[in-house]
Amino acid sequence: MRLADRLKRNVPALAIATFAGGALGACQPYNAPMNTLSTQSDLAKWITSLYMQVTIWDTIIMVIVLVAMVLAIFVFSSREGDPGEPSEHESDLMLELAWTVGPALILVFITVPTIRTIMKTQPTKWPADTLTVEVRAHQWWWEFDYPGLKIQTADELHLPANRVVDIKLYSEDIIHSFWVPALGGKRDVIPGQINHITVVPQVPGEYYGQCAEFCGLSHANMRFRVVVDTPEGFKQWTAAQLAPPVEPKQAAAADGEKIFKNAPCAICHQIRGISGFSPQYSYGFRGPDLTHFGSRGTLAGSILENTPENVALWIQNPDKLKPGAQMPTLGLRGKDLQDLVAYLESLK
Ligand code: HEC
Ligand SMILES: [Cu+2]
Repeated sequence: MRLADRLKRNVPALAIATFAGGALGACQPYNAPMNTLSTQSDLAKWITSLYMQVTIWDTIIMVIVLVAMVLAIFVFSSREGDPGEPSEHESDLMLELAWTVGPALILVFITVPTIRTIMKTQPTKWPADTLTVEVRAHQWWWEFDYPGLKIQTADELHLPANRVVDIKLYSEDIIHSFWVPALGGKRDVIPGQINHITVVPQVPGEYYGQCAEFCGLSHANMRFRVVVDTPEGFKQWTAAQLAPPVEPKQAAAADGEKIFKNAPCAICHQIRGISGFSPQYSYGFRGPDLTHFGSRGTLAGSILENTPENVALWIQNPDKLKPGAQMPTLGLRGKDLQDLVAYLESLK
């Protein structure tokens, strides 16, 4: 059969393959806040650059293999009824050398940049003005401590742009994994071991993070945000976080403060000067620091927007919003609940 006829017979299969490929290619979602290819830090750029290099080599290999395959199927194959005997060709030294040396070289081209990137992304020394942040993973929320600044917060990790940040990863219970696609890297958070991610965030903005190692019932609800501030903005945020908690001005919030002090809330939640404990001595058994809770945009592992309605729903029944949540249902309702919410939201 002639080549043209053979191709013609396979037109439907080729058309389906082309359509499927095109449809997959068009699937790039326009709203993808956790796109690993949108790189906003030095670390993310290095990793993506390595990924692109490997992809280019892979594409070259794929094209060669596909072309050889199509030629073998459609051109250099014989069909029933074709005249002639099968080829008696046995071996070809040049060809065999080529397909041994070629792949070996490609492996070298992939290995060398990979090892270089690994070395670059795992420093063991940090410049003097590095900002150290201690990230503590809890089932199922993230705590952020700034030991040098004496700030403790949760859900939202503020970082200054264009400064080296050493993120030290601690687990308070089981294995988790810290992952902010736009800032690059993904690193396990392991009990009894401190892992590091070193990163220079480059573009101010808000980025989404997620626990990336299955850690139980609400693993998917263990999210967080990273807010990269301008250096000025970071200074302002630091000053606001260091301020003592706001004195309640309205009657409702003042009543809420009393309820907070007398309810079991104070056992698990620190509000500086109101309730508290030293984090070193109470691992595990505690909830997020609420000293400036009202300044956060999200709560409960960033699964909820911080609105009075959501905070009330959360306090009424944490487990309903977040299966397995380690905060008990305390049966507050009516005016007590409203006052407590007013107090928490006033803690800007
Ligand atoms: C047994 C300890 C415990 C008690 C008691 C407790 N909480 Fe919690 N709370 C937690 C834990 C743990 C979380 C984090 C849950 C999560 O996100 O998975 C939390 C989360 C929260 C949050 C969300 C904070 C954030 O930034 O994400 C608020 C608000 C809150 N609690 C308020 C209260 C109030 C008000 C009370 C008292 C009525 C209270 N809690 C009692 C343990 C407790
Ligand atoms: Cu997890």
